[in-house]
Amino acid sequence: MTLTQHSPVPELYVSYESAQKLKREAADLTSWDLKPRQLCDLELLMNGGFNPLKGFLSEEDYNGVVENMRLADGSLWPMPINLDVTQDFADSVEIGQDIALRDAEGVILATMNVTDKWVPNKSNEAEKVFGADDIAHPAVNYLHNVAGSVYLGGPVTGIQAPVHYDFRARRNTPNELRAFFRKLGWRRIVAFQTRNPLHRAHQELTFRAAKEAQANLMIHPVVGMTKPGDVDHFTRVRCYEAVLDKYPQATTTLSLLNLAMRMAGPREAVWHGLIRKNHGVTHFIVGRDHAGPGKNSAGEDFYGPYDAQDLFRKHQDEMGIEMVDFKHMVYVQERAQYEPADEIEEGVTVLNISGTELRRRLAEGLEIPDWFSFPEVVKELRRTKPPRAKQGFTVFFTGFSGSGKSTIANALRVKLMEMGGRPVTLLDGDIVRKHLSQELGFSKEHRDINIRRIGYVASEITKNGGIAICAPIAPYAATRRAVREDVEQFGAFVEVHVATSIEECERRDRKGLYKLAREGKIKEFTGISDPYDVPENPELAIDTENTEVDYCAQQVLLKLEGMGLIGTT
Ligand code: PPS
Repeated sequence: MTLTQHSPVPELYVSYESAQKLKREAADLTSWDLKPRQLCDLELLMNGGFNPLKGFLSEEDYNGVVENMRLADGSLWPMPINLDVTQDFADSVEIGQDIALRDAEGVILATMNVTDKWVPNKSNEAEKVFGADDIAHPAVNYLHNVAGSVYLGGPVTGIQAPVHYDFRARRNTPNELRAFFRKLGWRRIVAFQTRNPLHRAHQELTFRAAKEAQANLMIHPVVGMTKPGDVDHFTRVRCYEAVLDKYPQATTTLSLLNLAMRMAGPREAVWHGLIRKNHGVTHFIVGRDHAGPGKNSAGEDFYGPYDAQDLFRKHQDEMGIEMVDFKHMVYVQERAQYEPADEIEEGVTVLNISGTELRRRLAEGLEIPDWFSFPEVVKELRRTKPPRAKQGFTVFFTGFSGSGKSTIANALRVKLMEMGGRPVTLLDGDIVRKHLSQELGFSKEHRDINIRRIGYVASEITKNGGIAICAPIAPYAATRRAVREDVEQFGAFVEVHVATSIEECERRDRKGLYKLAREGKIKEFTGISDPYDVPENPELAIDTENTEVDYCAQQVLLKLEGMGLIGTT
């Protein structure tokens, strides 16, 4: 069925009465606790944002989507939407069985009839969907290190929408937006997708795009999940609200989209277009490097700068939504206004502040000029991101047992306390195992749980403006990376590899553990009978052989100073 602007988009919810009954019955079903990304996906499945999907993809649909961006029935759909689960959970579910899907608080939001269960070829998915099997890509990292190993597919029956307590008035389902546009008589609507705060250049380009398309404008930012390290959505929405006042009244609206982005560039642009089409939008702004994930592990861009525009253009007729080219706007000093970069004659002074430069100025508390952004936006950003020397951060030591981690960490703790200003917490390996992880052993699974606990506590400390010093062995690179991502949402993560060789640690054998490990009396001993992934890009590597503890701690302090984390502002 073709979707016109005036017909409602199909939702997966049942009626209120049926939902109450289904909810009671579903209490007895095997249930899956949705991960944050799955929760975002489910919301858009249920409210029609992912129309024509009727549930999590079946294996046949998945193969079609991965290989050629099409569902088994031929419909265009570029992104795999899967219910990834653990092997154990998959083993507990039979084909044909209904399962309950619950949110983090245990509320049943939907049921799913499991029609398919399979082990995906994740490397193939990474290559085809994201362009490379490279974990520098956030979605590829998610695929390999966060997603479960088995996919379940099947139709979903919606019971209730996930509850949001923030910015409720700004959240709209596709059908709410369709009704809103109808009510206001908006027939041509251009949507602007964003995961960043808006500055003057964005305001200018969106305003021009709307004028060019002779359309009303909807700022449609993603507030579900964006790229790790982005400005949090609470701050961004306060910024968007401030910018909304800068448009002519009654031409522009703001609505929040609870999407979990994948940063898949060209495929993501097409996906964004289909989602906006479902929301009743007729035009969509696609920019240079739309939904780009940053650099790959060789330091190059994953996608060409115009790949997203090309793929969108190729499919726009079929999608029924028109692309509006993003104009790269720059500030012309002589005329004190923004103009499209390609329309500027030679000889005028063009000013620009890149994203990196903006972050630097915020981090160092430097001036952000009025021509670049609106004072209200800068004020919000400064409230959330105080200069680095006032933010919390985490120093994460890693290395073999007996490498000197704890001793250096303790010296650093004392030095930072001497400097004052921020509370300092030491999460030493032994201390954590005594107070937080008494029940854990040294299997890979237990070590990972232990490190994730440390990461969680460190991220909370960092969020609240403190300094967390961690000193576990943390032998697995993927787990260290996960902790880095947890912490970097809130402040800097400084990985310090205490690079004392295993021979030296064994020679010192402070606790007599190496001897026992050699005799086989301690199993799974790191460096002797258990692996250690040497950090590839730590912020600092310290060699402790023939080096005094005091000097090692000094090296860390100098690093922190160099990163702007300590010092005056
Ligand atoms: S991990 O891998 O990060 O969870 O380890 P961690 O919590 O840092 O604990 C390491 C300390 O436990 C002692 N210990 C062992 N280490 C490695 N392997 C095995 N099998 C083992 N069994 C006990 C050891 O004293 C470590 O302390 P540190 O402070 O690193 O010397």
